[in-house]
Amino acid sequence: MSRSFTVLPSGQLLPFRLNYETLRVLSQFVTAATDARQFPVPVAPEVAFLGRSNVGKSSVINSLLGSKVARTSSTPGRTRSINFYSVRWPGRPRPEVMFTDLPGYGYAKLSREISAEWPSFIEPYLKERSNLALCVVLVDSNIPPQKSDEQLCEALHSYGRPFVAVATKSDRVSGNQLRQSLQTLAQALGTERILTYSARSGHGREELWQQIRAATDALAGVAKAELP
Ligand SMILES: Nc1nc2c(ncn2[C@@H]2O[C@H](COP(=O)(O)OP(=O)(O)OP(=O)(O)O)[C@@H](O)[C@H]2O)c(=O)[nH]1
Ligand SMILES: [Mg+2]
Repeated sequence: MSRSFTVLPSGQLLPFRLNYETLRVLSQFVTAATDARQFPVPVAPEVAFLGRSNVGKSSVINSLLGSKVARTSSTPGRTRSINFYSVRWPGRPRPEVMFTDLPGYGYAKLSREISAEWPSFIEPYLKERSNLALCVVLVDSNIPPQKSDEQLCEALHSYGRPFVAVATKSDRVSGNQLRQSLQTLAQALGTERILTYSARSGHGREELWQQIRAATDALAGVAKAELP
């Protein structure tokens, strides 16, 4: 049994104990940015998906959205721009959330290019984007902690950005091995809790959606409170 949301006529979302697979959101590609000047005007709280090349960022986005809106590939380095996707609930005119799929880092062949790109648009996005509500840091549940992941988490801390760590491809690791791996990863990333996710089976979808909703609702609440 898992949870879903019901949209009230007022537009308020209520969590219900329903089959989570029935949650339907409408998603759309908005734009791809390779420069800070190309970022779209903020319209809704944003959730950024970050992690090494090939960790499964685009796959997790597709799994959460129940669509194939983000391109995935077995070749590392598929996503080279910040890709913005709007997420709308049925019956609502405007996007509630935006998902952003970021270029992966840490893959040897690409690392030089990526480190050149980082200051030009990735860092400004993570540091300055006013509507960035949550960063989802993805690590592979089958790969030991990497320096680059630790550096990312340190950078997010220094920018004051909240993040949630997610171990991907959990279908590839079983039982004890997964528990051990989660403990090591959480410790290296300096976080108490790490979620697991399998884009293949949908495992972890409900829990990650809950984290996303909590963060985006909190930011939307702040924005409303600041209105004159
Ligand atoms: N078994 C399994 N494979 C997965 C899962 N998620 C992603 N993959 C595979 O991992 C590969 C990379 O997935 P992507 O979603 O393209 O990874 P990415 O992080 O977006 O990669 P870049 O855009 O290159 O940085 C693909 O071959 C996916 O099919 C999962 O949960 N389980
Ligand atoms: Mg990708």
